Amino acid sequence: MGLILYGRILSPFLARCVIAANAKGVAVDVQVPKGGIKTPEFLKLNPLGLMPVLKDGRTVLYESAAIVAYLDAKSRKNPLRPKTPKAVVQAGLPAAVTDNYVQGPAADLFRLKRGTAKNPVDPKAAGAALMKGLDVLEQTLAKGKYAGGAKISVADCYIPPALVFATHTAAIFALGDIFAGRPKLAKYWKGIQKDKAVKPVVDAMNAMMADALAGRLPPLY
Ligand SMILES: N[C@@H](CCC(=O)N[C@@H](CS)C(=O)NCC(=O)O)C(=O)O
Repeated sequence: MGLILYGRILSPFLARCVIAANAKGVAVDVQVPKGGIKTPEFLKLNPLGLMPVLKDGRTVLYESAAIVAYLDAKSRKNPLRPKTPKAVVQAGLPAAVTDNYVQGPAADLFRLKRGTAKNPVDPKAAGAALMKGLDVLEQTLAKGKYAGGAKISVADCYIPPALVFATHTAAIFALGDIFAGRPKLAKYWKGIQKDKAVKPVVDAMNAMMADALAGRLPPLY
C-alpha cells in the first residue's frame, strides 16, 4: 500500500509535504479524512486534530516538519536538508522565516476573510506582520533558481504555499503588490512556479483557494 497524506491541499502544512514528496520522487495519495479532522478516528492518527497526517503502512506521523524529514529520508533523490554549514543556513533560514513570520499572518488574514478565525484578527497588524516577514524573507533568499541556491531544499517546500496565501490575502486586503521592492522574491516566485515539484501544488492550492473564498469549501473542522 502506498503513502497516504490525510488533509487537503489548501493546508499550507500539507502542501509543503506534497512538494517534498514530489521533489523526492515519493508517491503520496492525498485523502480528505471522512468526517473531518476532529473525529475519534482521526484523533487516533493525530491527537492534535490537525492536518496533515502521513500514513506509511504501520507508520503514522503528524507535524509537517516531521513529515518532510521522513519523506526526505525515504529516498536518496534531492536531499532537502543540505549538509555543509553554509548550505544549511541558505536552506534553513528562509524555511524558518517563512514558517514563523510569513505563513502565520497570511493565514490569519485568510481566515479573517473566510470567517473561520478562532481568535480576533486585527487586519492592519496582520498585514504589517506579513510585510515584515516578506522583507526578512527577501533578505534570506540565495542567488539561483531555488531559495537556498542551485538545488531544491526544504525552503522550496515551505515558501511557495506561504506565497499562495500571501498573494491572495494581499490582494483581498489591498496590501499592494507583495513583490514590489522585493526583487529576489519576485524572481524566485516567477521561477519556482514552473518547477515540476511545485507547479501542481501551487495550481491545486490556487484552485481550492478560489473555492474557499467563494464559500464553496466547508472547513474540515
Ligand atoms: N504544526 C502543524 C500545524 C498544522 C495545522 O495547523 N494545520 C491546520 C490546517 S492548515 C489545521 O489542521 N487546523 C485545524 C484546527 O486548527 O483545528 C504542522 O506543521 O503540521
